[in-house]
Amino acid sequence: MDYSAQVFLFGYATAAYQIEGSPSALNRTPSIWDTFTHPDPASGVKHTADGLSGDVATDSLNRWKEDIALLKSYGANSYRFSVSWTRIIDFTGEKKGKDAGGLDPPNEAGIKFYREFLEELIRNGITPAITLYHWDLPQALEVRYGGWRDKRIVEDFAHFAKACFNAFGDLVKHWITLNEPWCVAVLGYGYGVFAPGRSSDRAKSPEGNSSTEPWIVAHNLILSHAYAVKYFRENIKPVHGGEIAVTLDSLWCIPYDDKPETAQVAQRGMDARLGWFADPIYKGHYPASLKAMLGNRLPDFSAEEIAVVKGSSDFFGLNTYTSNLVQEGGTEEFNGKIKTTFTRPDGTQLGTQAQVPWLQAYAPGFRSLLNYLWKTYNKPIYVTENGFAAKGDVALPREEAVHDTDRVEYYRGYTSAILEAIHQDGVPVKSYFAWSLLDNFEWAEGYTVRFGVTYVDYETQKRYPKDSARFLKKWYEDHRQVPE
Ligand code: PNW
Repeated sequence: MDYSAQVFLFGYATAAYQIEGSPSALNRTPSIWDTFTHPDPASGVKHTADGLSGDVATDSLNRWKEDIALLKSYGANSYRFSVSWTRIIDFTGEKKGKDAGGLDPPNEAGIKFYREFLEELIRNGITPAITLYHWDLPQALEVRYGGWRDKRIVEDFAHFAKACFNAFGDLVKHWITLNEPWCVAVLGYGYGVFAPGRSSDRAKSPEGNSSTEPWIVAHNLILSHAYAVKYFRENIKPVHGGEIAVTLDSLWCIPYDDKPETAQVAQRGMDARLGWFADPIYKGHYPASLKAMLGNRLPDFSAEEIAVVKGSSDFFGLNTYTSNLVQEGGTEEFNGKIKTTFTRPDGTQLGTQAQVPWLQAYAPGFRSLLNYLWKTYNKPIYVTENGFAAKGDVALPREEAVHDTDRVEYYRGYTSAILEAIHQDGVPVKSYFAWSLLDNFEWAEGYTVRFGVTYVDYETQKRYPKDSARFLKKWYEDHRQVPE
């Protein structure tokens, strides 16, 4: 198989903590999500909607062969998944096992597991795309120095990334450093609804500072990404080839009305939601609107750092789900102080409402976003996540939930938009990974929201394909020649 061939990647995405379960198998130690989902019972605090955690999830650490067979049956030629940091690096002996460089040693059992997993994927003709960090920071590093809040994280992340590149570089040609740093910084340190649950809101969190920590954390995330890429380009790429980028999440900001000021508000929204990360990485500086809003709360890069950050992604990794109508009048800095709504001036809704409040289906916004990214950042785009949680389906019996009409309609719109962007607009889109292969642990929503194209019966762990899986399989069969 020629791994470097530029075929359009079609497949599904997942993340380790959302599917693996078996939290202590293979020497794994806790991540901040284990801690967050197991608050002291005496406190009465619950951080997930159903009080549940990823302890079991979809049991994919045990059922991985079945998951791969499912991918194959869905016609996927690629799979985007993440590795669990604490299965790759051994944190069992705090300081004890550290090597001369003061870093924790590799966890051979975990590395062996992921290699077998990769080999099985490749045997089945499925090209792996690895995400290094999908939100499961080692709790040991949170305790040691405050995790992402401290610059020491840059060295530890690079150390973890090196371990993955060296262990899997012969098999993996598509690398993603971080998944959605906006969510990490804002949901984890601004609103405190994701691990590690820090916020200025004392009703939510005993510690935290939402006006400073998210910007510091984001800065350290960007640096961590960049130094991992530097190592990859100097040491791995010359030997094994492959490409690497960060994956950013973005919604598309649509001006609420046609006043010229409102177009500027929309741009400010894009700057905060996306440019915060994309501008340093692709252009070499933070957006001016962000600097104007935050003053010296926005950290600076040194000349040496920015030289490493600028140009540190080979492609544009994009997770996108929705669009918002935006206008002046918001207060939240993380969104660029824009006011957002799904209701048009005439009272109609932008699209079909999902189970989660932040998501409505609006495919034309996806096409606009793809065009904006190509024009603004000028890199081939890998769509690394896109999907829908149909409203109310969590309450349905399995026989009904598998006929997921709203999800099929969502995918019909979004897959058409991708083809329009490619063929009519000339945007180089290189992949489409739907979120998600399976219903799974949906972070703060626990198991109350289902994003899968496969229904998971959590009692039996049996998997049942939904209509959306059949829809996407056929879409790719019909168009597989086209995107290439
Ligand atoms: C993504 N928002 O998260 C994640 O990468 C997945 O792990 C997750 O399961 C999926 O989307 C579905 O939620 C997001 O509030 C979470 O805009 C929240 C938002 C966006 C993406």
